[in-house]
Amino acid sequence: MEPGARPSGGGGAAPGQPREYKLVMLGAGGVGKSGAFLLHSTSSFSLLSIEDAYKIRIRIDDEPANLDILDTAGQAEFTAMRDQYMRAGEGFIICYSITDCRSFHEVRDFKQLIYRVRRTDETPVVLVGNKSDLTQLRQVSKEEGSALAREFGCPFFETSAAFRYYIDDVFHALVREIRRKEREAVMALEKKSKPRNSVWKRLKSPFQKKKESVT
Ligand SMILES: Nc1nc2c(ncn2[C@@H]2O[C@H](COP(=O)(O)OP(=O)(O)OP(=O)(O)O)[C@@H](O)[C@H]2O)c(=O)[nH]1
Ligand SMILES: [Mg+2]
Repeated sequence: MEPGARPSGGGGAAPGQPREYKLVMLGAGGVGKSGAFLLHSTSSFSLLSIEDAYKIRIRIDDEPANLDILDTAGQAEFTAMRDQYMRAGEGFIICYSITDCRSFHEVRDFKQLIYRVRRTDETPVVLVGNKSDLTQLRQVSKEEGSALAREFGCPFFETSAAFRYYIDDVFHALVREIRRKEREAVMALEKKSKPRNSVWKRLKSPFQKKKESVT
């Protein structure tokens, strides 16, 4: 079995298969969400199928990962279907275009949408300002982007889907965020169960002593 492969279906993976990560692309219309995948076949990614969903096999920090990416279309409206994939998604890419300040303002709507459905601030998110190659048409500064990412507490990249700048880094960062938050959740669970163990030990100890003195 490859390192990182799961013995049984973690993250929806078949036994022995790499963990599958369900990722969702969000962002206003025309910012370049779909464009991010057009050149995948020439990159380190291997593209398995193209619809509005993409399957990509990748290695991140020496662990294999199958990315199952849902490329959504434009608006931050609340629909039953959107509700479903917002729940099922494990990580979210919120994308705006650096040439379109309206798309930057809509980022907050998408962030709120994620919160409204999932009721937690712990959802892994990466903020992306796309079309960085169109410097002459820039309407959103890099500082504005990174300030918003700081506010969200998430990684931030300026990308160019056209030139494939930093596209791979976005997916790497998102999977790392998911892995980090999973590790934190496991540690929090372990911490919670520790005090109970020690109470149980304290309760047991008088009996233990008696037993020891009898024998
Ligand atoms: N110059 C440049 N053009 C880009 C880039 N990314 C996308 N485009 C162009 O922007 C237009 C919209 O890109 P799409 O990928 O269709 O945008 P989208 O976010 O998927 O749009 P919807 O599916 O309508 O929500 C297309 O004409 C792309 O060729 C980029 O990084 N640089
Ligand atoms: Mg699209």
